[in-house]
Order: sequence, then structure tokens, then C-alpha cells
Amino acid sequence: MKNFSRLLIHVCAIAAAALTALPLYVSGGSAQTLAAIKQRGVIACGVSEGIYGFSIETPTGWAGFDVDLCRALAAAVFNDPTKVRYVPLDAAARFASLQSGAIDVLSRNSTWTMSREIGLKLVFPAVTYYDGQGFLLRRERNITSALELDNVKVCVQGGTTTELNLGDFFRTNNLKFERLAFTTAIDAVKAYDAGRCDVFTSDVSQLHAERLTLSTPDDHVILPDVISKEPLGPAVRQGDEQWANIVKWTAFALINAEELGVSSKSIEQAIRSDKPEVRRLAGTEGDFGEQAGLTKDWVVRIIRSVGNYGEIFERNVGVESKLGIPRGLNQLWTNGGIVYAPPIR
Ligand SMILES: N[C@@H](CCC(=O)N[C@@H](CS)C(=O)NCC(=O)O)C(=O)O
Repeated sequence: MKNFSRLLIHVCAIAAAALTALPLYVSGGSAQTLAAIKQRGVIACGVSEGIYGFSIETPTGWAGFDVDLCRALAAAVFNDPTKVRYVPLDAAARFASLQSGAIDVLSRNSTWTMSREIGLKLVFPAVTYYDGQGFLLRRERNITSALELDNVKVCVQGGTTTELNLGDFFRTNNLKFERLAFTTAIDAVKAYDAGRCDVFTSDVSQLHAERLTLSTPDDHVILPDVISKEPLGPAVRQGDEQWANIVKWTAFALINAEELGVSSKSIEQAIRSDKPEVRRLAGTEGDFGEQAGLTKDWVVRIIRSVGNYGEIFERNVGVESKLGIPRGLNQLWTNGGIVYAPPIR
């Protein structure tokens, strides 16, 4: 008996040693998305049909905050941010397109909600932009608070959380409104611009973008009220944890890079850094990239191509850009915001 238990301890010790030595490179789930992407040579990325600063087709290709996440993923997988096929999707079509496999990832101002994850069997691996719903209206109305909005016609895009929050807000505050819902953002904004509605409602980030497309942007104001939580981020299908992890840790790598002061300008120095956190990020220490199914230098590839989270924010939507959105909640937690990524270690 004594010999048997000694043998058992021995076997367990060997098994434990073997387990710790085994590199668990492929995380659970059926890891078919990354393989399919590599075989195809491009990532199919679902974006909006056109929101200035977020995802818009320009003469030189797609650009914007949401587009840069697609570019970052392509940089991580192919070391080439251009290896993306953009699929413009309206609000109603976006999730079905992801479920059917027509796209690998949706990066389109989409709010992470419980029903979208559980009911639609999707995963939102990270929040990339903390938003909330607001109202845009004509300056001449002299309205300064959303609580003054009674008996108004509201233009909204259907198939969105915006449409649902709108009903909640007016019901909760005993205010009357008439909803004019449109399938596309272009039609909703056109109707508002033509005077068919008193108010246009959407995520505040999109109000900033859509205001620029109006015939006289300066005649319209965004009310200060924010009536909902809209945590926006990329979405993927359930059942492929390897790909979900790549999307999640690409978003986290962008944030961690900003926190560590690693930018497109300082990335070459970061590769030579002796700071442990920077070395793990740059892949000069550890095998974090390989564990994810990528390469050691995956973050270097990303930062060289698109910059860090702060650079992406400022370039596309920040105060110096046409949209002029302050960082606000989207500032790093170390600077008074709530943007916080788990560490690479
Ligand atoms: N974040 C909200 C709203 C997203 C949304 O689709 N908003 C419209 C309002 S402008 C939009 O972006 N449309 C752009 C398009 O359909 O291309 C959601 O996930 O439901």
C-alpha cells in the first residue's frame, strides 16, 4: 500500500511536470476562423455603411476608428493592415451577416447587450468606445434639456438599441413623441435635414459624425443629456474562442500600448526596452503571441501599422479631428477615464 501511494505520488508529479511544460497553444472551441482567414488571405470585416470618423469609404479606401480595428487584426495575422475585405452593413443586417459566416468580425458601432450575446449567440470580446445615446436638434429651437422634448417627431434608425431606448425615455418621463424609423442612417439623417423631424437621435459619437453631413451643421446642436449606456465594440460568433481571444487581445494590446507609452513613433525603442511590461508587449519576453495562434511580434506589427488606442482615437475622432470628440470616458483609467485593459502576462 505504501509502495502504491509512493508510485501514485511519482506518477502525479510526472503528470504535473508534463502539464506545466506543455504549451497550450490552441485555446478551446473550434479554432476554424483563423485558419479560414489565413487560407483566404483577408479578414472579412463588417463595418457601417458610412459614419464619418468611424467607418467610411474614402477615395483611398475605408478609414475610421472601427476600420482601424480591422486593420489592427490584419496586421496581427498577416503583418499587413490592408488584408481586409470590408463589408458595409446596415443596422438590421449586421448580426445575421456575422451569424451566417459572411464576415469574421463585426466592427461597426454596435452596442454590447445581453440579448445580443445570449439570444443571438454572439460574443463582444471588448469595449472599444464607451458611448451613450443623445439628441440632435435645431439650435433655433432653444431647447437645452432632453426633458423639454414633448410632442416631438424623432428620426431614428430601426434595428438599433437607439430605437428601443427612445421608447423607454419618453415613456419614463411621460413625454409624447412620434417615431419615424428608417432602415438606413442616410435616410434617417436626410429626413431630419429636410425638416420631417424635430429631433434626430443616435449614439452621441454618431450625432457628431452625422451633424457634419447636414446642409448647415452649425445650425444644429447636440443636447448634453445622455440617456443610455452604449458600450461599443467588435463582435464575433460564439464557438471559436481562439478567434474571439485574438479580437479581444488585439483591442487590449492597443490600450496597453497607450498606457505603457508605446506608440507608432516609439515602437522601435520599445523593441529594445528592458522594462518587463514593455518587453512582454513587444514580444521580446514570453510567448504570448504564439499562445494566441499569432507570432511573437504581433503587437509590434499592430502598433507599427495603426498606432496605439490613443493615436487611433485622436486621428479619427479626437478633438483635433473634424469630429472634435473629447476623450471623456474613453480616456485611460490612469487619466481619469474608464478605458482599462487586463495585462499581458
Ligand atoms: N449602437 C447602437 C446603434 C448603432 C447604429 O446602427 N446606429 C445607426 C445610427 S446613425 C448607424 O450607425 N447607422 C449607420 C449605418 O447603418 O451604416 C446599436 O448597436 O444598436
